[in-house]
Amino acid sequence: MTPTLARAGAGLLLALAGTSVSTQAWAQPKLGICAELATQFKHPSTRITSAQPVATGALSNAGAPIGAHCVVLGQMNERVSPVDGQSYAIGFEVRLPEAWNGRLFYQANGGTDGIVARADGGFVGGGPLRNALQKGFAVISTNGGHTAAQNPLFGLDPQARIDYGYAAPRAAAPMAKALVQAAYGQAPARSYIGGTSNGGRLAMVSASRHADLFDGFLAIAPALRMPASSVGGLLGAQLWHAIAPDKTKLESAFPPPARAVLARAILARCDALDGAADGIVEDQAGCRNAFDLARDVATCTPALTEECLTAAQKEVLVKVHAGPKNRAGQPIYTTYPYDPGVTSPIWADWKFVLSINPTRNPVSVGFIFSTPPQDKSMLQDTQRFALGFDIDTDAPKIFATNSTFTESAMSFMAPPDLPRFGALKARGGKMLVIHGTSDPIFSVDDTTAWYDELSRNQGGSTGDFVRLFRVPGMSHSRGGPSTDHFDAIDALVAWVENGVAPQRITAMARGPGHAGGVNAEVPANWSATRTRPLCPYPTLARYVGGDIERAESFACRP
Ligand SMILES: [Ca+2]
Repeated sequence: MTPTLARAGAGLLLALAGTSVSTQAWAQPKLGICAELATQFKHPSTRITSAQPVATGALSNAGAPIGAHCVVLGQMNERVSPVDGQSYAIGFEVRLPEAWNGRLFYQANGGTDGIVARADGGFVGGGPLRNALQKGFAVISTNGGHTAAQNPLFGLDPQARIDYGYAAPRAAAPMAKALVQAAYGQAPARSYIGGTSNGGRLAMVSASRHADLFDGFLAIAPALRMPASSVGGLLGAQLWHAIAPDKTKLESAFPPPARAVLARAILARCDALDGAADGIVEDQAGCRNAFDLARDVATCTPALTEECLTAAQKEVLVKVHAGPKNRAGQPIYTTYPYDPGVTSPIWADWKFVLSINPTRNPVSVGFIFSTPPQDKSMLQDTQRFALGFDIDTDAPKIFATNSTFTESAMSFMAPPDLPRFGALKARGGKMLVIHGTSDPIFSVDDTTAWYDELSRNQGGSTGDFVRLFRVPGMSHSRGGPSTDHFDAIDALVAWVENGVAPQRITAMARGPGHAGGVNAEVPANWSATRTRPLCPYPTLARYVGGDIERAESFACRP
């Protein structure tokens, strides 16, 4: 417990919370009970399975000990599905720190969920060195309403789909607030939800559907329209498969040396547009005009085999960057920008592995996002499903409903009020969205187009409640030749509680020696600790003079 910090936090919270919070209570937020919670805490449709103290240092994060806390495990909404006969529940854990800061953090998890990830509010890879639990938040994590063993066939149960899509926080957040009340004798003064990828999606969905449950929303690399982007992954896999010399390895269609050729060509045209030839392309709009694949990348011939791409590679690149379209030419998803982060192994993983392997895009599309879902027998050959997926007859199933599945995947996965976020605005909530420009699956073009539409609808007040920060070169969630290490939690808290909207967020490269894990993709000619400002869209980090390795040498400008 750090009394000084606790008192400072208490004053801050008091100022915002008004008269509904007692001075005495805020001055001493102490964890009153732990093991007793297993028997004493009662909440509707909730069964606590254990409550145990955890000593300081028993867990750590980025080499630093996590302080003493209480971990509470349980299950909510236990039920047997009338559709598939399986037993489902929202499994959860809540970690309650002794040195509590008066806040709750709902940790929205990634992928297809199914695991109660450690409730520490950490953002792997590019996240802050101190996770939310170390910062003093009480943290809840859930499995989204199904177990790992039920992945991906939970998609055969309509309620499990909806719990995963949006409903879990509606059940679990009020329970967590009540548990906090029971443990500390007072409810959280402020509540936050944040996550990366699917967790970023859930944060955005919550800002649309559950604006009443949270004060601040943090969405990193949001899987904004996941059913559509997953369909795009399958169609991309088909394109790469068609030209892959090794049909068992899609990456053979566009191996690392070829990707490096493309990255060099993009940098040659676009790097200096922001004022600094520094290996970072800030000016995406400028690059869209400046870079022309047909013109700027030579086509290989028998006489030209270096610094070129084959005609077949260039043809597929055009289609992949244009995004998936049906045979009538209508887009199913959106475009992807040309970005030097195409060199990233994460880029390759999403384009060449996860779009075709048995655990990701094929099964997500087939079982979770399609109505009706595929027969279980599809699990026997997911590659056949991916390569045989038909854009005109199969893709419409992500928009479909029937008498069993009364909500379509696009309905239960995407924020319903995407163009306006009216409830968030009315409630006075704040949302930070952060997205890498080289994300190979959830395109930054999608979040950028969404923010443009939001700005058209909300006008000059848009930046008062939603801000989008782009991370040049960052791949999905992290990595790529980028400055991908930043603390968005502190920025969001300052915005929600002090009214200080983030003007810029300082990000750092994770070069050799970085305590949060080294990003091997940081170029050797960068400072290992290069910093850059992440800028609120539509501004860019433009070089204004000084040390090119330091954020202070850049200003956020249009
Ligand atoms: Ca640059």
